[in-house]
Amino acid sequence: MSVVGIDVGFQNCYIAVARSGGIETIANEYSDRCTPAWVSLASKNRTIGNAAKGQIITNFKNTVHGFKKFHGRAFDDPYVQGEKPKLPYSLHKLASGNTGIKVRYLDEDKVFTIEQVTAMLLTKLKETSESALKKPVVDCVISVPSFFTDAERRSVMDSTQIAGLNCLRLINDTTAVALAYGIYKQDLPTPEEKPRNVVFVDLGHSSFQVSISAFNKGKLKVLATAFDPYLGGRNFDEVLVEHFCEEFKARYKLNVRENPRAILRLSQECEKLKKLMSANCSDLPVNIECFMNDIDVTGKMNRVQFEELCAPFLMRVEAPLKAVIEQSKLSRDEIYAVEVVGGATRIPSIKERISKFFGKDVSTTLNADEAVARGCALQCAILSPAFKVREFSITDVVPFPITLRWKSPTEDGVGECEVYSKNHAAPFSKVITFHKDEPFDLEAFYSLPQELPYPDIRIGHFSVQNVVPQPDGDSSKVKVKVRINVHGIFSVSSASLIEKQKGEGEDVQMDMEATVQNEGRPEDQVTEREGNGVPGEKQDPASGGSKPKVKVKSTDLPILANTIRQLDRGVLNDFVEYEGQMIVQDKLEKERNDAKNAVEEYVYDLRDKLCGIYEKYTTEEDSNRLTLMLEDTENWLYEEGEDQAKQVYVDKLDDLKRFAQPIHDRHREQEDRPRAFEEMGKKI
Ligand code: ATP
Ligand code: K
Ligand code: MG
Repeated sequence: MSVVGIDVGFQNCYIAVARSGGIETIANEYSDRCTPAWVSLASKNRTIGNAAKGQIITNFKNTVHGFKKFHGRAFDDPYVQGEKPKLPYSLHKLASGNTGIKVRYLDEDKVFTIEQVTAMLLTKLKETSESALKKPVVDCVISVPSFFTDAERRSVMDSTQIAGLNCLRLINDTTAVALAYGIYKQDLPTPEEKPRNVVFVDLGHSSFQVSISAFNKGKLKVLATAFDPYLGGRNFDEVLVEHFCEEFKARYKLNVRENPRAILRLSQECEKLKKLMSANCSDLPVNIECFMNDIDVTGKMNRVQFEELCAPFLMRVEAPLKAVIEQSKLSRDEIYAVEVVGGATRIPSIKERISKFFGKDVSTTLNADEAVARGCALQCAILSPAFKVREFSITDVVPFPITLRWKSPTEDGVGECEVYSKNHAAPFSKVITFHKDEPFDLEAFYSLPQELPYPDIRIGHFSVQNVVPQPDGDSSKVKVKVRINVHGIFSVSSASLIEKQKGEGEDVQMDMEATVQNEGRPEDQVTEREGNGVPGEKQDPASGGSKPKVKVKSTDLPILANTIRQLDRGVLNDFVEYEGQMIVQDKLEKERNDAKNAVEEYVYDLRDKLCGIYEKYTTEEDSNRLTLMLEDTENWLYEEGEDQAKQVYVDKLDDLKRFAQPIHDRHREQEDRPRAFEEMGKKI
């Protein structure tokens, strides 16, 4: 079994694997360790990653990128609506209200859900890992932004399932980085000592995340997270694009905004320029040939101008830094180090601002591009029984407080209780005791709308079924277990009805409608994986501990869960099957193309040899005939042979080979003769 960690970035994806020698980041078929988060659909196949990015200019309407934050989002979501006009491909409102992507695929109009699109990317990453490891890859750990909500996380989990992956944990980006930082540190304080507090900053292409973790030997505890979900490297690219659009309009009378291809090319150039400006202060040029209407354009920019233009975005760096330190209740001198990762932290002005805020130099000891993936692989290694790695426990936090609401016989008609506060430890289970005489519904939602990255505060609706009164007519005690699981996803995970015992006093709880009880300790990942639940799950928590155990009879109650934006399970299964079909289609298309290329290569190769090494072994007549045949084949490849079934190419190649074989054999014979003598010579 292999142990794989995947960083699915908005722009760049990385895969790391745990091997006996340590963690390694693996390269794809382009020898590139970064696989762009791009998917391109076409009339015969899909291309994913580097090859898809190459399609952007020629097939821009069907080349999908920048889709990571459509997970779990309604089509009507303001972010989605804001992105729509900027995208070269079309978004589509699905019947469920979710965001879909509309493209031409296999010569048909096709709408894919966001789960399917990410699954395509994951399929590619899975294949890349499999060809590097030379064995199947199923188990993995995948990173998500720390601010991803339930709907977003569930949506990513569905993608992993469509791609045939078994995701052992969705881990927050900054937590993965913290793990990559801490696990090999030999000098962490002992559990009794004061922990070492480290700030982790990740500025990627689309978002800004900050966290503070407290380290002791063998463990890390995230104290707080903060973020700007809409600040990333792409904002700086957009500022530059905007600037040059204006400039080219004035200087060349070009309306760049109206030309999606030109915008795409300009974006690519602006990103390059932005990166160059990180290393240079002087004026840097932008040159694009045949940009629009056959006009070549040029422009320039330097770092000072860049920082002026980007000031509104640069200013947004501070707020999350402030938020995270306030929440952690630490003073700045209690911060041991500030580790920065993510491509956009290479912008000098960003680094300066971070370092100024914390009053210390930022550390770049981690690999800015690969740290997230490496952390994921380490987490996968810890979770996988197939791998031995030092124990390291991770406690993460709940990013947004969660409240439960239910109908209640009280005055205002509703009962409410915040089950998870902000920065509550996660994963974590709790038991809530209700007193009910009929089935009831629990509504889960995020209690602080202003903190959420989008306006929909709903998490889901959970119906606790089969609740009946006690034989004496009193309401029953119903214990409901809620949890934030290892992926950071909330659920009402189980419920049971506790039968009243003789002598069990009409305790104070009877007056209160609901009481929350912590399960005592955070669930660690091992408990989670083995599916044991937390000890004492089935018994009255009150009876645990040192008190003598009172036997209580409890009956499990079914729960009907209805979570927001969740794909229907039947539909999900169809997607699993469809992804499989697309994989087969891609494979067939690849084989067909390979067969075609083989014919082409053979033609070129044979032509070379006919005028070279084969010259001696063929008659002029044969040579002429063969040359003609090769010419015909070449023409055919460009005409009716352009688009044929695989077998047609295979047959064509066989025909050529049959004709050329005698020449080839004669050549071989001659070649082998001296060698054979040599061999004999050695033996003697
Ligand atoms: P996210 O974390 O938001 O999902 P991501 O993980 O794909 O996105 P990264 O790979 O961390 O993002 O960073 C990509 C961003 O970093 C891009 O905007 C890229 O232009 C930018 N970047 C990379 N190198 C440099 C550099 N030298 N100077 C400035 N920006 C850079
Ligand atoms: K990345
Ligand atoms: Mg990232």
